[in-house]
Amino acid sequence: MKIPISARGMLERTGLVLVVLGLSSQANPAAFASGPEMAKNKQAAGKPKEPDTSKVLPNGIEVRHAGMLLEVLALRDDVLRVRLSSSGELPEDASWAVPAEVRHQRVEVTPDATADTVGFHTATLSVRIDRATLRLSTTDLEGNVLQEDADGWPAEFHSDAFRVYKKMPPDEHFFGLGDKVGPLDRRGQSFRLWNTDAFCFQESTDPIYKSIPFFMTMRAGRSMGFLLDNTWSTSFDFGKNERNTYSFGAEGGPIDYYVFYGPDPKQVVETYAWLTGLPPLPPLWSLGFQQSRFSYETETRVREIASRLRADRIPSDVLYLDIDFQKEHRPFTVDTERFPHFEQMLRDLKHEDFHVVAITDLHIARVPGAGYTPYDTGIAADSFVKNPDGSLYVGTVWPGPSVFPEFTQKKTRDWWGSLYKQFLAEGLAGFWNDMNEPSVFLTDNLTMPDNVQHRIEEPGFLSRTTKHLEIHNVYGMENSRATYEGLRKLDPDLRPFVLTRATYAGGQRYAATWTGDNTSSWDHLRLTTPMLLNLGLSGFGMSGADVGGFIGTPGPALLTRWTELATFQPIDRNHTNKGSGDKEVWVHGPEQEAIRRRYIEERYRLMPYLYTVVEELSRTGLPVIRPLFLEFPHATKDLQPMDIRAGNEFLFGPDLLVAPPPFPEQPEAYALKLPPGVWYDYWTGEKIQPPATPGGSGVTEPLIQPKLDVLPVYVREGSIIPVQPLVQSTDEKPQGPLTLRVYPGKDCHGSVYLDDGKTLAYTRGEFLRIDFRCAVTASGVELHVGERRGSYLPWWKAIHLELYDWQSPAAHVTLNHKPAELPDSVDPARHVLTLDLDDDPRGSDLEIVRAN
Ligand code: MIG
Repeated sequence: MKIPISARGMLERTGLVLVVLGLSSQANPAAFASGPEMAKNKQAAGKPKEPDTSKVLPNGIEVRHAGMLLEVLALRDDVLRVRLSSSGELPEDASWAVPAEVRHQRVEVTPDATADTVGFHTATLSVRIDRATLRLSTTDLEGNVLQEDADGWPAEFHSDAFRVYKKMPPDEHFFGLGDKVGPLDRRGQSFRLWNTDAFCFQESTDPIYKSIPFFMTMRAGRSMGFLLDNTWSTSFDFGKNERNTYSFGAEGGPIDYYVFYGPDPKQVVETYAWLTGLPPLPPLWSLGFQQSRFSYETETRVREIASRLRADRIPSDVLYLDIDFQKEHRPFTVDTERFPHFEQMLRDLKHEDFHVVAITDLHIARVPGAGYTPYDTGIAADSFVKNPDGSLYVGTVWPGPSVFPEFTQKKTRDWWGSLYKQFLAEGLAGFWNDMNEPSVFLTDNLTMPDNVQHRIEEPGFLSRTTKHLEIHNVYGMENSRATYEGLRKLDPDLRPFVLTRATYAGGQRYAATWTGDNTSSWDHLRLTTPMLLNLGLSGFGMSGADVGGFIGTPGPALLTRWTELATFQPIDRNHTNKGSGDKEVWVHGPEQEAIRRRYIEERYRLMPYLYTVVEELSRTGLPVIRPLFLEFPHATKDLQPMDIRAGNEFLFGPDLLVAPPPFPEQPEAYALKLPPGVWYDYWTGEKIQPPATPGGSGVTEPLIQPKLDVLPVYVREGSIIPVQPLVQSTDEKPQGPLTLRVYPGKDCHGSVYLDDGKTLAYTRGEFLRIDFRCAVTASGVELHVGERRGSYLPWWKAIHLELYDWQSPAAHVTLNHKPAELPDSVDPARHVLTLDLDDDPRGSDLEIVRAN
């Protein structure tokens, strides 16, 4: 190929040699340029060239052009898979993220062709491929452009690397990519995905621990999802490099991406879960308050922490054992000098309703002949990763020289899973997979060398050996998978709890996650919200950030604020680094402790609501905490996602809006942005009317003066929130009625889900689900308590109703259409009517009528 002088100059300047997709030097001499640059050049390239061949398939299309192959298949009417190859051949169809049975779903499509394009449409989407350039565009059936390759050639190739460019309209916003730091909206940012032990990461650090190559767009109220299923180091640029273009690429591996349509953003999130899997229903105890530190170093200290939590009446469920409980930092051992009665300790803690999670890092101490079973059995089964010359790869981590399991093999994962047998039998409740980027000390790149060999032996994959570069980003996920699947096998009826630090798309099937080594700073407290929101959109609805910050020691106000916020996050774990000051909720004296206790108590009261939301997550993929646009995609007049102007607000489940100050340390008042409609103050019950004539933004904006002991929370009109009496742990049976807080308004409904919280019996019908509905009538409110579904019996015998916005001194009540004398009372100051009724498995109809 001849490279024109001008283009050559440019290439020399950039230091890149680009082979542009579909280049034919005769037809397109000026096409040597990067993405958008091509736009201008292409016009000069002459009239469109016919694709060499295009083949209409029942479920898509295949186009060959100038040595390239583009295949676009419809998995569903709203889900496309796009594969593009510069070699004219598609690579192996295998994936760690998208299971084969999903990849091979198909729907029939209707072919379309014009003078300039070939393509097809489904019942939802229309796909067009430019004959001359292979540019791909997708519209809905009304012609709204949903995504479109940039002008010119749609992709660049440079030896093994590629980059795909898309047009970026000025009002398009981007979310996802897991817990990458920075603002919620990814627009204007660029990111690299390469799992990295990012100790002390800050707001500008990239990459960090996880690689989740999924993002979703929001534009004019319409949402679209993208998954680049490529495990190599990938990168995403949302208009940072080119203001009107976004792009994604990888350093190797296939161009293989999925494009899926909402238009509702919830649909996109659910479809992502359809593609990559749902998180399992976690044990109920994992939703309780969790206490950890690096490390509680002795049995005595662990017992002290447990006793203090109970003595101070801090509701709590989980204690963690970090690496110092192990003998010489060797995974799957116990230091019996510091933990002389390990099993007894676990039994005693269980008796106190504590569940203990132990760390089990993946690095295995290389100690031949020492009687260390994980090493000996791993060597016997040839389970460890090797160097190119066939020798064992040895890297230094906590135990010293260590070897690393080949998690890319089913048989090795099975072996790893079996290592949990004794710990499980001894009574450990959950397991923590840290350091699985993998993190390796004393190296420049913080991980294994690029050319370490991985031997893939895996159902659905060709058995082959590849270098670390291809496996790095899935290594942590496969580690957590080995743990999860191993635990399932060891106790088939028990729900495992696995916490992983590194992961990839689809990792939510195996483990919950946390955001790694954050800092005890106000900035980091602020960052937890966008990080956890984007993680939630990216499949990981079960996630948390170390409460109080890992690195450093928080002052009283910071730890209090952090504890308040974490009440409304999916995982609520207080954790800290070795060498940092103590961070347990009592460390700053009784006054601060009392505030913190109040919030943790509220989390336990809300447990029926939280568990119901988590059960929904396990069925749909909808996260526990949600950006506002997910529930209110059309909240603003200009259809910009509400969140970009709403500070750090978020939703806890569908109904509660949490509104911390945009800067958590700020003393100044801030404007609360409420989506359209009526809201209620969660703490006071006060009703907040929308302004008669909404301002330009169309949202309500009362001012809030920050107070250390108040985290503002609001309830959406039409919510019915199930609440329980206070308990000190999720193992404790609540005493008293189930409370239903009813906030009348539009589309009033709610539900409660319950089961044993521990086993898979719920999959065999042993669950309880009750749906509620309410309606505002001319004379009061009607409430319908649905019939019980499932065979699990509730802990309550009665229902206590709290009806908000009750504007009358008394009420007449009918139960199942007959006048009823139910104990009721009205709080005229708060406008709350309370009412008690017996629980009836067949359900109940209540009519509550205003009286004087
Ligand atoms: O090299 O296990 O992010 O939560 O306490 C540090 C010790 C290893 C990093 C984890 C942190 C954990 C710590 N680990």
